[in-house]
Amino acid sequence: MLLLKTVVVITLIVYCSSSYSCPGVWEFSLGTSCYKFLNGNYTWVEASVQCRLIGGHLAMITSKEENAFIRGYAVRHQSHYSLYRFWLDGKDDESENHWYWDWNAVPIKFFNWNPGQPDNAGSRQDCLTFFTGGTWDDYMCDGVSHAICETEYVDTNTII
Ligand SMILES: *[C@@H]1O[C@H](CO)[C@@H](O)[C@H](O)[C@H]1NC(C)=O
Ligand SMILES: [Ca+2]
Ligand SMILES: [Ca+2]
Repeated sequence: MLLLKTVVVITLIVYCSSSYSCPGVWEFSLGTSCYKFLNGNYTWVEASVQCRLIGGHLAMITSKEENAFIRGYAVRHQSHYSLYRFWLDGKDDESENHWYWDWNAVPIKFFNWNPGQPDNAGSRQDCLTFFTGGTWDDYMCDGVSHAICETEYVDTNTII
């Protein structure tokens, strides 16, 4: 019984100390995701490559809560991001106004468009961007934006 209690206590300690801190370059977390903002000026493809180089992908925002959380970070750090625009992982390049996440090819269901968007301006806005204020805009894929990367959090500490 004492042994069992000891095992339970140790398990709890290991579990609790393995909080949701993000490894390496990743900056902050929500649920099982970690995020990192990049303040370089990238095309969509360049941004996607940058996120993959650090073990993630462009962010896939799938709920109001996740959008609000990322907006909060963007607003608090807006002095570092002069363009006020960030690439997300979404595209509608295959069929106009059929938006999907490039990373997993899943159709996008949650949207938070800025008023008047998406407008496919110039008939060539097929990549998704996020404004510091939290709303979305379709934008030219070869335009220039900062980026929001995301990776799924892997909790190595629970492997005892
Ligand atoms: C990105 O572009 C903006 C606007 O043109 C400029 O002010 C900023 O210095 C650029 N940032 C980098 C890292 O080149
Ligand atoms: Ca489009
Ligand atoms: Ca647009």
